[in-house]
Amino acid sequence: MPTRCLICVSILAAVVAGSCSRPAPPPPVDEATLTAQALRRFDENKFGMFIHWGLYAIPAGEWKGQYVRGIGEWIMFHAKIPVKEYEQLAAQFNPVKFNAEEWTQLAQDAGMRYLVITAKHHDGFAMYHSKASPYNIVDATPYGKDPMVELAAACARRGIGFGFYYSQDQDWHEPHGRGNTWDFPAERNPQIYFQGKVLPQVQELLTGYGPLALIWFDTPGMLSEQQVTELRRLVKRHQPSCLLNSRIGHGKGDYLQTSDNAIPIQVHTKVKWEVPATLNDTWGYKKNDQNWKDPADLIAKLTDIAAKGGNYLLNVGPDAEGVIPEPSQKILRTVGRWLAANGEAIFGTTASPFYVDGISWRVTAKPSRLYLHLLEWPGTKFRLAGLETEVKQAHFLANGLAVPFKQSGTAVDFELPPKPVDPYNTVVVLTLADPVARVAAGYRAEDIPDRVELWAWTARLVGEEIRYDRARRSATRFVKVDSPGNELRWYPYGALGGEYQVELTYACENHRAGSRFRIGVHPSNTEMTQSLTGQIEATGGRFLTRRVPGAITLGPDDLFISFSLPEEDRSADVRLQRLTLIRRK
Ligand code: FHN
Repeated sequence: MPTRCLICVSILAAVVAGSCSRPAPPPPVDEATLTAQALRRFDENKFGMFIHWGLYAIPAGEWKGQYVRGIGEWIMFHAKIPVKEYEQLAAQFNPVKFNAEEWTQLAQDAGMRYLVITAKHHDGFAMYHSKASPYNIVDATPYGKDPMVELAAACARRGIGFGFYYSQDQDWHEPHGRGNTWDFPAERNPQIYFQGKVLPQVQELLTGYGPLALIWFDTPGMLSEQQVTELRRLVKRHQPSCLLNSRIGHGKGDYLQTSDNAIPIQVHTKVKWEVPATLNDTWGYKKNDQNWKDPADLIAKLTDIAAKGGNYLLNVGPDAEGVIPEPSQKILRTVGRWLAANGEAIFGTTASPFYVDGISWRVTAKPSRLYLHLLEWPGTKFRLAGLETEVKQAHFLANGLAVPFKQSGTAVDFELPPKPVDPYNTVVVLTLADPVARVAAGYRAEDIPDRVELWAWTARLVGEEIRYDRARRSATRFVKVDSPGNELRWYPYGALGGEYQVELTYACENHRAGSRFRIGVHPSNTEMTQSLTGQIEATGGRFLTRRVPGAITLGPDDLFISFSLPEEDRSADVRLQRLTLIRRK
């Protein structure tokens, strides 16, 4: 047979066998692999924009001329507004200034890499075009358009991951949803609500807006394990790469959602996690809430979270016209400018190989690199203790200039200029001789020391009056006006175990002394199983450290440790800098 024919025959044979021009299709990728890939992307993204937007932006914290305490999106609940009255807000909702390009531009300017918006919050109103309920932005408002279509498209164009928040159990608009006892005192049938609203609406979200990075469920409440399993299956059947946060309930999430504004006290790498956080004290727009966080604080918190292995989901609450408040925009753009120069030390990094010590510096890592974040300028010298790996070179990330250093044993001593390179956080890049930093025993992330400092800066602040004073590194205004009182909470997420004595570092003007304080141990949001109490002594306004009588025992299941002044309201001048836990056993 001539050669040409031989080639023809073999090509024909190959085509018949399906092995020539068309390569065999890749094996189908299973759900677990897709979820793992999505989690890796999520982990690398580190910083996201949360958006709480709904009808509650109209009353903006005031009902019938009265100020309503609490977070803005809870106004219906706190003021016990009847459904029939609250529903009328829809007829006024006309956010003509909503502009998806502007919102996503802001997210990008801030350095945020994913965005999560309320599709339906606890008030039950769908902020997208739902066929399952006429109580939605297209059918019930003069606006008559679906903002989520534009937002999803703008995110896709800019490469920002897009996700929906959905309140899957709490729904004050529905007789069988949870929470509204003022309109619906009768016993509810959660299955009617779940089948009739939740499943169809979640399916709409999964099928109408392109690929979703995640669905962010909230307050799982009374949903049964079977219902949650069904919900998870629904999501993964339509979009196997779509991540689920742990607030779906019953341990069925893909990653851990920490409590609101709650940063774990130490490096936490057993699971992937995310901190949802407010820019002021509310999620939904509230016109009187001007307690904006300082950009310096946000940059430090983003760094702290990245160093501990988590993600930061930072909230904005647009107003009823669709405008993100000016202060939020300004603050976020400041954070973005820092990230534009220093993002390499945040995005795609892994957690610190060192345990977290104090509040003035943190470390993030990449292969053959450590990033030393100097959150407070140490002066002209800084010692990094406990590093066994050889440091080849060190330079400032923002300007590339070399940083002189000497390494002896496991200590690296840096020589620094008198002033920071960046006023918020100066990053020093260490190039290592090993791909993974070797850290000496006693300094490793898992080697939690016997003295652990819980600084006010790292606490979650609960209450409307309490404030963190950055200049004095302390929390103040522990006024008790209403329940819940003003308090600080620290979340160990399993980092602490054993019996601890407690020291308090605080300052109090002499004439303000005498208030009783309480340190509590809480296995859940509604329980306190141990407490230590004592009296605030006069310190002449200086910070002093005092040992608290007694001890607390902490176990892996304890959710948080609190500090409050539960009985008095004359203690507004007490400044708490930190608690120190000293391990006894
Ligand atoms: O009740 C909600 C609240 O309104 C807000 O949506 C936050 C965000 O994490 N989640 C719930 C409380 O944890």
